[in-house]
Amino acid sequence: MTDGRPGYRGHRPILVFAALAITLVAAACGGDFPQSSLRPQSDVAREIDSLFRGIFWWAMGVLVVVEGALVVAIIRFRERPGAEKPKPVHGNTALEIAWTLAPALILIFIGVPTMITLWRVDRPPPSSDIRVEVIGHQWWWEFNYPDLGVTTANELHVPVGKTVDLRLKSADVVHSFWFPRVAGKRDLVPGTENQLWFTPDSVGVYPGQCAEFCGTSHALMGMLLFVDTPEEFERWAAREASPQESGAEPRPSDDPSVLAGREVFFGAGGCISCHAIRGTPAAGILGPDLTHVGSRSTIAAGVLDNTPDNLVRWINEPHDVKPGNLMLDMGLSDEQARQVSAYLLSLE
Ligand code: HEC
Ligand SMILES: [Cu+2]
Repeated sequence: MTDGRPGYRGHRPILVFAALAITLVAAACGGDFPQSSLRPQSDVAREIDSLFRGIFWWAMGVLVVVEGALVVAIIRFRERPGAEKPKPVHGNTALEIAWTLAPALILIFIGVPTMITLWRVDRPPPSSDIRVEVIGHQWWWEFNYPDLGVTTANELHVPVGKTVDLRLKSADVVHSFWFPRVAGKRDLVPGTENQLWFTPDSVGVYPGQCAEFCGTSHALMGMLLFVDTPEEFERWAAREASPQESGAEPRPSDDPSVLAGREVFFGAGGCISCHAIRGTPAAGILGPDLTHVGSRSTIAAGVLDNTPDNLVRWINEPHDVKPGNLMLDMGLSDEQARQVSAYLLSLE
């Protein structure tokens, strides 16, 4: 190998670097990516995924042909000591027809499946087993099930195998609804209603995210999709539809801090000016419906797990947890915040 060709040794660092870079990039392909659209779990997500894969392989073909030709040209026609200069070529009809036709054909192979998928995904839902009204708020999600009498926030429950018919609206600015593993993105635009549907095919919990910049805490506007078995969904819906209390009387509780927390929530805390608890006088609409907040797994649009300590933290310093959000710090004492937290967790 020591034939004295200039520059050979100079390539070695580049090759080592390339090998390292490829290893690093390949290592990033492992792991569990809960928001990867490459692991589709619904009819619509599968259609979009197979379109993507088709286009990906066409693009790979173009990459290999174009870059291959480039590499061959660089090696074969490089300057060598004593070699003649290669002759410039001008005008080769066959070649020009070929490189006009080939891309046109590839565009057709990409364009036609794209249009077909767009039409299929955009047609009205094949059925509306579960209808949900989705309202985007800065920076949380409201979910209303008009047929079931359920109103909840940030955690969407649907039964597996049923077509979910979503009507998307916004209370303020443009948001975008995106569960990468079950549906394509769809914007929520003030003053209009958009539609999105999908039929989830695997039971599980899937994270989603607002995908359109909507202000300070846009990045903290997450949500969870629970694809339940039909029985789990029935149980969930029945519980969510039931009000907390009948009349204005507190529900009996053995825990004195739950009762004290209720007092604060309805009184000094001022929470009822923004939050509703169905079956009680609390009917605020600025913040999420808290009727069954105790049974949610997260609060504040997926930012915190729903635990006693996190609720206290949220109540005491909502703006440290989520900058700019519209919940007010009501200045409760630590003890009051603990009591309210106990009360909220009792709302199952
Ligand atoms: C000025 C209106 C306002 C007041 C007053 C208010 N909140 Fe909120 N609250 C909100 C808004 C808005 C959100 C949603 C914040 C977000 O996630 O961006 C929220 C979210 C919450 C959440 C999380 C709910 C969920 O499902 O994610 C809880 C719990 C909560 N508030 C409890 C309280 C308590 C307890 C009080 C009284 C001490 C209170 N709030 C007072 C507006 C208010
Ligand atoms: Cu957003």
